[in-house]
Amino acid sequence: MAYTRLTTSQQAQYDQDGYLIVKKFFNTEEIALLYGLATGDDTMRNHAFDLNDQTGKKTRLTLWFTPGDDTYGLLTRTERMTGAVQDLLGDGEVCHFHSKLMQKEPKVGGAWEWHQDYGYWYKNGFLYPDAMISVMVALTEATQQNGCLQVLKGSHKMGRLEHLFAGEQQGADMPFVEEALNRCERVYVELEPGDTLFFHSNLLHMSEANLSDKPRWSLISAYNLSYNKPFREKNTSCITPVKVVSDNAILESAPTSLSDQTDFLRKENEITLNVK
Ligand SMILES: O=C(O)CCC(=O)C(=O)O
Repeated sequence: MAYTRLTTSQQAQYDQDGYLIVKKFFNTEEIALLYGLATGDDTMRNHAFDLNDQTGKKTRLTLWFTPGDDTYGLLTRTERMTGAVQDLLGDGEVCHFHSKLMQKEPKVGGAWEWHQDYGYWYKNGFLYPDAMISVMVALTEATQQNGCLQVLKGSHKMGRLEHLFAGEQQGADMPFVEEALNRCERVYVELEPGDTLFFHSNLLHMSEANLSDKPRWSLISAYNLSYNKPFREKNTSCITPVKVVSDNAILESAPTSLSDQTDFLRKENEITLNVK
């Protein structure tokens, strides 16, 4: 199936709301392949770490920088993905900052406090928040019951808020969040597998713990434009233009897990570098 680029009305919606949902951006076969790989992937499991939320509940993730020729890398490098990112970020070369597999397990998957991704990335020395975006691909259903993402519509227009430690996460300054909650619509981003959420690096978002009996897994990839060179980030993936592959590459290549040589983030680095 050939995917077309985003329309001008989708781009305008992203600019206005700070996010855009594209239903069925990845198809059933592609997601079945990804989720099957992810759940059986020892390398992924060996490099996973837990972050505690404020109540001590754990949220598990595996994060890596450079996208390879494995199935996850191909997905993040497809024309479809990089084309959509280009359409939303505008002129500049699209680079992959990092991807993370979010593993929010039934009953134990912890919450994410209100934050902006740029609240973390500012501390890595990125200067231009408009050149940065996160893309969440749902690998399982995401519902209010299993702790789907919540966003504050239009909150990206407030600019960067101060972020302070909340558990082992960075949380936005709460008096500002409380005021934003009074002024912006709160949207529960419920997704089917394959649906994809694109969101601005200054969009306020959070998620509640997964108290249901269903997992909530997703792949979140962060992209950056090459001109936005950070002065505190050592990894160069974020300023290396993505080697784009065709949309068919995911299904036409042999299913491949991440290599053990992948540049994974280790938890101690996450805490000091604020990468997340
Ligand atoms: O997946 C989630 O529940 C939240 C993830 C998140 O907020 C983030 O990665 O910035």
